[in-house]
Amino acid sequence: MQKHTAGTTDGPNAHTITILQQMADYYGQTGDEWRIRAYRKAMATLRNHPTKVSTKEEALALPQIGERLAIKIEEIATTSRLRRLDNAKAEPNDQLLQTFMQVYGAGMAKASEWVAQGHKTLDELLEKADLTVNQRIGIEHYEDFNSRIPRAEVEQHGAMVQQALHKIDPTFEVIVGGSYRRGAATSGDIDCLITRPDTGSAHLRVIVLEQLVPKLAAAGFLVAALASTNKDDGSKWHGASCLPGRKTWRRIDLLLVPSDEMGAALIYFTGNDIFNRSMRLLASTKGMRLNQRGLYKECLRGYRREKLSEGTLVEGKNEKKIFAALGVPWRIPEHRIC
Ligand code: DCP
Ligand code: MG
Ligand code: MN
Repeated sequence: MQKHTAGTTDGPNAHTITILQQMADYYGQTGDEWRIRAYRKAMATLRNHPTKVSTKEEALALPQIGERLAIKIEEIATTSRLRRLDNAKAEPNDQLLQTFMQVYGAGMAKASEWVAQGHKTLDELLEKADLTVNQRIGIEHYEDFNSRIPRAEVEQHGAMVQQALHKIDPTFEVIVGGSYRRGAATSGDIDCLITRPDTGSAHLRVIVLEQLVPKLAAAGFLVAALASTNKDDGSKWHGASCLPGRKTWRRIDLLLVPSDEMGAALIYFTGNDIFNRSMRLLASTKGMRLNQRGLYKECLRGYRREKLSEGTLVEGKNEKKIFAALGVPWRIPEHRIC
């Protein structure tokens, strides 16, 4: 049952979608969020369209496809390629920039800086660039962090976390969210939501950050700590994990979720990001606000849509009740792909 999974495209517009995806990936590396959104919408339309779209006019007649994308769709349909993509691939500095931007934790700014400093390879960065500890880890494990994790392995990492946590306190729960919960065959990282009945963030923090993480690090499972935040609006720990007897390091996120917020957190951390955006937008059209902690009503906004009050909590605990309160039919995680 692996439908709706990114990367598995068939149908009459499969080739066009593949090329558009490559172009979107390219824009992804340049940080052009607005363009990526346009590409993803157009790809969704093409994925659902029963016949091959060959001309600009045909493309324009479909929802969510604008003039510029319609021209590109016609070019791909007639030439099987996209010149803009070929150009992007041929530009050496662009390629290098793309390579550097895929270093975990390095954004557009850092990658551009490395290109401007004249570094030509990842090895050169390791030898000559002034790197933070985490950037070094990101480069040393570049292949690991940029390879997809098979579903069965995601499960094993989740089980390691759960077993260790249950030894500390069997009432803790671990749910693997993200692309895994959406049913994807492979994931980019392992998103572990950690919660416990009737428990707030302070206790979760103590157990997870002061007991679980040190214990799993000592056991050799957690191999690097990359980032962590301990804020009122959510505590998380980002790092890397490695299964016993294996060499590949995987990116793992531990997301600490108070029991009262589990429903909203499940929605947020299941995604995908576009689905989340559409849910938030829907909430705001109904005068409500949805975030990873809950669904709120009566949040007053000023002229520039700035928040004037937090509003009253409508629902936070139960995922299905949040859908219901928003007036949206329940959608299983496997169908939350936009
Ligand atoms: N998320 C979001 N907006 C972001 C980042 C994340 O709404 N800017 C939410 C939706 C994601 C979830 O958090 O589904 C987990 O984030 P990941 O980056 O781990 O993304 P996925 O798990 O969806 O995909 P991948 O397989 O690449 O990890
Ligand atoms: Mg993920
Ligand atoms: Mn993640």
